Parts: sequence; structure tokens; C-alpha cells
Amino acid sequence: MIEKILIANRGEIAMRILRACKELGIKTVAVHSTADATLKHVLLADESVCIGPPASTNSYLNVPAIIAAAEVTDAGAIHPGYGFLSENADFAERVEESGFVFIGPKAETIRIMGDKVMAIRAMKAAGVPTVPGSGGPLGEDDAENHRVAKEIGYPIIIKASGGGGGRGMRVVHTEASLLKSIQLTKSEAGSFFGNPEVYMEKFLENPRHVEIQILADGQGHAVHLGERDCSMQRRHQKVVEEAPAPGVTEEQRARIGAACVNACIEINYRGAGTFEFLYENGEFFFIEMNTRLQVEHCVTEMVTGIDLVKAQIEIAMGRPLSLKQEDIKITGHAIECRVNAENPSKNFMPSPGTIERLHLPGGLGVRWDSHIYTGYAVPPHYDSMIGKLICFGSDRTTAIRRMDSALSEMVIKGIETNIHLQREIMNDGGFCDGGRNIHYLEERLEHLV
Ligand code: MV4
Repeated sequence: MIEKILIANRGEIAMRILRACKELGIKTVAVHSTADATLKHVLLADESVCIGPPASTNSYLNVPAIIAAAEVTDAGAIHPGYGFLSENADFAERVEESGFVFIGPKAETIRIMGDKVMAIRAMKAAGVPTVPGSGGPLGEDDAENHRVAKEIGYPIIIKASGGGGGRGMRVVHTEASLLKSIQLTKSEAGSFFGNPEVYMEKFLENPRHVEIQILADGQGHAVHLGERDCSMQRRHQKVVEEAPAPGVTEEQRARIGAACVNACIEINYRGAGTFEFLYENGEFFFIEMNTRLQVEHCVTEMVTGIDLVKAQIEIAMGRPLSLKQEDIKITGHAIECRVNAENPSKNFMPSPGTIERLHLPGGLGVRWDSHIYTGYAVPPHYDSMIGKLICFGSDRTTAIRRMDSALSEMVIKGIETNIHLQREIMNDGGFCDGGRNIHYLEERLEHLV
């Protein structure tokens, strides 16, 4: 039994975890930087501990300070949220060595998935479809690298094994630039990630980003909760996410979902996780696995009715998964708009400052996950996301109309936000048609705003 959880995060996700704990009757400990003493979850938690100065490296990434906070408050478990230490294998290991439960996968699993070459190998071996590629790290043999690239077929992409989420990649269109590109990517990877290993994949030109949510108990049971489409992005930052993905059939979902479930059993995965795919011409190609709860988990919750944070906590308590695949039904459609303190007219510059006036939407099928309140000062030190508006409807069109209406009610004064841009997206013909690729928003932004 876990009686007290330390929330090793801030902002909206700290609120999300706090709410799940309250419902489960679990006590909460908030940890915060000196810039975050007035965060809503800090005020609502049973206890709070200041863990350092504003810069994340000295607070939310300060492992000894977080472990010490868990010790002095006698917490039983630590929830890392997303970002910060959530996918840091050394942190997960330190948490468990110190006698606390880490709410997430085993450190070893996090380590494997953090190494993209190892992750792809493990998934391929488990029968998950991957992008045609080198299937392993590139060696020093130039002729061999040329042969592999030719066999895959140009364009190809060189990716850092220690990268992910859009860092450390280079597209190669011609044979003439192959070796130079490998060398450049290797050297960047060495200095960015401390690991010069790179691999090669076929470059898919117009894919969608579709990901599968899974839950596994590490005791031989796993289920999938369908997919999310996260193709509406700018510079690797997701802007709008939805579930289900337009055009993905029940048959496709069942097939790719079963492959992910099978892989979870194979690697004895524990916790919530996401398989990231590129989706092109009706086919799924695995690229990465995320071993944490994701920002966009809410759209999956809305269409399945399953509380993913509660499920994470129950799994961490060692309870066997009671959910059965046949009990999981995808109903209706959910869309999430990320609301950011930024100025879309000024190249999306962050816009920290005090919220002078706040009006929030409501009504049937409208969910607002956030930590902000009137008088709250958005600090300049962290991510600019200040909330997520999630709308559910019986079908995609209903969800879009509901989102546009909810956005139209929303007033946030004192800072700039991307609310207007989100309304433009909800009224964009291409978005409303559905199934646009990962380049669509960036192309539209040249005309919008
Ligand atoms: C790719 C790709 C095309 N082909 N891999 C970018 C983030 C990282 N998770 C993987 N990424 C990509 N990998 C192959 N073989 C295109 C991207 C990509 C992308 C992927 C998902 C969401 C947005 C993206 C934006 C640009 C490029």
C-alpha cells in the first residue's frame, strides 16, 4: 500500500497527479523551486518542500534534494510526471535504492528505451513493425554504410541513438553527402548526448505521428488503449492532439495494439507507456517508445473512460492489472489544445507574466487541466504550457465545434497566449477534414497568424 506520494514535478501535471491521489485517499507531498512557492498544487498538497532555486537543474532535476524531501516527509512513492526526471534511468534507480517506489517502469527498461538502437532492436524482435533501416549502429566501414543506404533507398535519415524527440537527426538526399552527414551527426551526438552512436532509417516524407497508449503490470498482463494522432506540431512541440486518429480502422487498431501488447509482455514492461509510430499510407512504423505519462494522455482518458494516473499508481502498488482488453472500448472523439503563454505573432516567444483576468469555459464534454488562477504569475524559467483544454464529443466534428466554442469563451489577460491560433486551427479546412501529416501546421502557419 502506498500512503503518501511525492510529486516530482510542477504545473498542470502536478495538479493532475494531486487530483488522482486525493481521489485514492493518498497523501501528497509537493516539491517546488523558490520561483514556484505559489503554485496551486503546492498550496493544495498535504505537505510541501522547497528543493532549490528557480533553474530546473538546481531544483526539479536536483536528485539528492528530491530524495531528501521524500525522506523527511516519509513518502512511500515518487511520481515523476513528464519531462524533468521522468525518463532518467539513474533517477529511477536512485529512488528505488533509497527505498521508495518509482511510479514508472523499472530503471533497466527506461535505460533500454533511452537508447534508440536498443529500443528498435527490442521492438523488432517482438514483432512490432519498424522503419526499414540499418537495424543497428553504423560502423566505420564507408563502403558498408553506402551499401546499407542504397539498399534502404534515398532519402534516408541519420539519427543519434541517444537522441529522440527531434534532436540529433539529419536527412540525407544523395549518395554524395552520406559520409559527411554520418560524421556530422556522430560528432553532434557525441557532444549533445555523450553517445556518438548513430543509425540509419528510410526517411518517410509525409507521415503522420500516431502513438499507441499501453498499460502493463509487469506481471504478465498488458492492454492497449488505442491511439492518438499528434501530427499537429511545430518544431517538435505538439500543439493539438486527438483520439482516435482519423482514418485508423478498428482492424488496424486491433492489429497494431496487439503488437504493442505483445512487446510489453516480451520485455516485461511495467506502468504506462507509449509506442510512437510514423503512419503513412495506412502502415505503422515504430520509431521510439516513451516510458512516461504523456502530456496528451487526457484524450485517451476521454475516449476510454480510464484514469491513466490512477492506473499508474495501482500498478506501482503491485496490483495485477484488472482491465481486460475486451473491456476497453473507444467511444466518441476527444481533442486537446495546449494553451501556452507565448506570442504566435512574435515567433512564439514565451510570454511570462501575471494573469490579471481569467474566464474559463465549461459545459458538457469540456475539461480544463491547469494550475493557473487569477493573480498567478507565470514564471519565465519553465515550459510555457499553462493548461490543456480537452473537448469530448460523440464524433470528431462535434468535438471540434465544442473546442471552438470553449476556446471562444476563454479569456486570459495579462499575458499573451496561443488561444487565437487554436481557434484558427479548429476552423481550418485541412484540420477539419482530418488526417493531415506532421508538416501541415508549419506549412499553414506561413499563412495564418
Ligand atoms: C522520422 C521522420 C521521417 N522518417 N524518421 C522527429 C522526432 C523524432 N521522434 C522522430 N522524428 C522523425 N523521424 C523517419 N525515418 C520524421 C520525423 C519528424 C517528426 C516526427 C514526428 C512528429 C513530428 C516530426 C517533425 C519532423 C520530423
